[in-house]
Amino acid sequence: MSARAKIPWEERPQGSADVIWRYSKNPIIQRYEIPSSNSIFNSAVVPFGKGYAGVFRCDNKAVQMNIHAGFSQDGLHWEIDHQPIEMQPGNTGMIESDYKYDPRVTWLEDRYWVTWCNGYHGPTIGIAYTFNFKEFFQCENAFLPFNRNGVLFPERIGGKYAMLSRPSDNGHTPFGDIYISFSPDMKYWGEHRCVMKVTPFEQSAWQCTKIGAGSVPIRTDEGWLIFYHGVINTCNGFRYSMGAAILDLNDPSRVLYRTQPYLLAPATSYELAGDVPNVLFPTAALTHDDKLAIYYGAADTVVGLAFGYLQEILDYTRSNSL
Ligand code: BMA
Repeated sequence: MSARAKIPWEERPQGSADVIWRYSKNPIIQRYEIPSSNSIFNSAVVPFGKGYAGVFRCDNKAVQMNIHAGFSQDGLHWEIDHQPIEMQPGNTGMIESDYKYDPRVTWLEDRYWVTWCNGYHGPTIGIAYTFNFKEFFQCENAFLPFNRNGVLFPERIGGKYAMLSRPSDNGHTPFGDIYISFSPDMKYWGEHRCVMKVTPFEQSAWQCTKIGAGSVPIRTDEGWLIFYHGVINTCNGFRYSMGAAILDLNDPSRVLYRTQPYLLAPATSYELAGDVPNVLFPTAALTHDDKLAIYYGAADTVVGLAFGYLQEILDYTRSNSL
């Protein structure tokens, strides 16, 4: 990978004691950023060249869900391709794909891997790789339908590729726990283990209905730091918030700590109002030294950015753990 770019950053607002705080110029990507789009949200960014590249969920004005590549110098201002990504065959023949949404991007060894929710007789996890964000090579789907929120670890664990996911149903799934699966070759996946389940309502209700992995796990001395979304079903529908967990470095099916309070929940106008109100959906994180920039989808409509210090987040997760 090329020299690290400086990540987007803004200091914690005066008087705030929050562990995570929002960028004051949110949202950084508006819904009509490209001519075809109805909404752009739940998207993934990584360092690339002297700046950044990303894969963006763009729903068009027919509300067809697809993923588009994009580039940025500073991680804040994005040039998003007007056309969706065209896949070429990777480690298999072309697989049909009725829709694509909620991409994640992981740098692993020598290339960028994209995982997303792939429409194949219902949602499952699609996988592709790219070296340059211009050509993309689609591989076997990781799992049978139905599954969502496939997130790859950025390195092999015990010699194998590792992926978090959330088995689901064909609709707006009223349940969901986080599992881990392993693969020797990015084609055949197995050794499925449960990592984290929803919480009892009376303990931590914001994550009592379903949970799903968010950004790519970050290796720290204390374990893998993950950000995830947690959902409560209210009388007015689902509400999505963000929490953090620390997983064992050698056996990431072991949860060491997990936040009882959320780290960030829908509270601003662009999180409370949109095509799906009350959704804060983390999908990517950039790190530089102790600083962290977290990208999240807001109200299934726009992209927001939030910041925090890595050590503070680890300390908070440990001392506010379930
Ligand atoms: C999930 C996915 C996400 C979306 C969320 C809230 O099932 O469809 O893309 O952000 O619902 O609508």
